[in-house]
Amino acid sequence: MPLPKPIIVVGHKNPDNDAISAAIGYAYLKNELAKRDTPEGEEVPVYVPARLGPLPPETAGVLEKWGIEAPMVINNLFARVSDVMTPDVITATSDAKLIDAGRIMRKHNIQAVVITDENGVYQGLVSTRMIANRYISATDKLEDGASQMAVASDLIASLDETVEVVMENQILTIDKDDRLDEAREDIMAQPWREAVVLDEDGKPIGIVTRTDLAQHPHRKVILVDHNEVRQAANGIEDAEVVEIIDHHRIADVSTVNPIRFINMPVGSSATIVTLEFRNHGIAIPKPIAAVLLSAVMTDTVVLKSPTATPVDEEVVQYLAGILGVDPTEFGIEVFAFRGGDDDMPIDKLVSADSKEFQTSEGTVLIAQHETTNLESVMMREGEMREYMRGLVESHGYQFVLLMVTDIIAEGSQFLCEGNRKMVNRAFDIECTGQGGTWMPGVLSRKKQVAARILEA
Ligand SMILES: [Mn+2]
Repeated sequence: MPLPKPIIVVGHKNPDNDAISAAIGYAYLKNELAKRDTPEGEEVPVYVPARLGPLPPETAGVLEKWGIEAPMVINNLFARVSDVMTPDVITATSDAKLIDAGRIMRKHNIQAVVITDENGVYQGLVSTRMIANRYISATDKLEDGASQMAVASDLIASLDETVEVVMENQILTIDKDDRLDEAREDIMAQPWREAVVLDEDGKPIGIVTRTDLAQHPHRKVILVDHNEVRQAANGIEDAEVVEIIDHHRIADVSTVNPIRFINMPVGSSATIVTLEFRNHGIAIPKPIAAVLLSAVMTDTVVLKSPTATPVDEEVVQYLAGILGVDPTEFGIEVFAFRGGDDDMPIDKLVSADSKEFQTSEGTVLIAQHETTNLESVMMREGEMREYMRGLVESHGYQFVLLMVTDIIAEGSQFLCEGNRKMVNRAFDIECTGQGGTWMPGVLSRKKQVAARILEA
């Protein structure tokens, strides 16, 4: 049987600090709970934080400062070859005799043995069927008029031949991380029942047979900071969502079974994760408290965003208490990891924090760049607009709206490319192709911008 797989805890695509930090915090909590609550003798489940993209600079800064490993990057949640392969491969070297191969298969009760060279590098495969074919071919000689004795001695001679005589070297070889659905098609398309799983050095680490393909495993996943298919890892429909922790609108991720789904209208997913630590009576170590506090601070723009609630304020006090820091100073330090706006690459500046939304008129992209110096960002307006027009063109967006949010002045400058009419209608403004429009008090993409565009 394949090994049990860890349960992946992951945030949305194009991750922000909250998506990654909430995954780290929640995976830590779940592992602590698993250790505490799993009955003796039962296997303790393992939760692994993951991310769907690069670390935002503030996340990289906080993780480095507190010595926390960055979550692994995953590309999708499709079932993999490793989910069904038999990991312990029985091998023989290419100088083995047919009779040895036969004995090995009898001893281990298997239908195929993988052949390697003396360094353990894959050469081919010998199956019971290939050996049987060799023997049957000997009996063909009867029809050509050979005596039974001659056939019998050919059969006996065959036992001494090396496996190379019958070995097949055209068998499909695959990687353990290959998508299972793709490997399935390839295995069914070849004349042999087996595929051999090789590592980077060309050494066999597993075998997959057509029988193994009858299984349809699903990767278990906990979603944090999203519950929308569009924002989730590719292959989400092939995975089993076992929990959701989120503070966004309820969208379209669906499950077969009832699950724990915690959704609260608070400023960050990290806020909910912190509440869960307290609900379960699990202590928050300082590095985890730092990660969570950083996420509350970035998602609520140091508690200034209208999405910040009294619950967030209380959680911030609690986490700052664990760390013994002033929360506002801590928050500003986190923002400082983002660095200057002048030399930031244009793709980062515009789309590091961008989200797609599906409207009745098509897909739109709403990006946000938070700054303490609006002027220095607006110096780059021409460059930003050109990049936004490229996004409209290449992705077929209705529009790309960039909110340049000044966290000190507490408002956002709107820049829009594409179908500006939709934006102008939603906000009753007149965004043109130049200068942008100052929106005082608008700090929250979710609450003040996306919601209005989706309603319009
Ligand atoms: Mn969030």
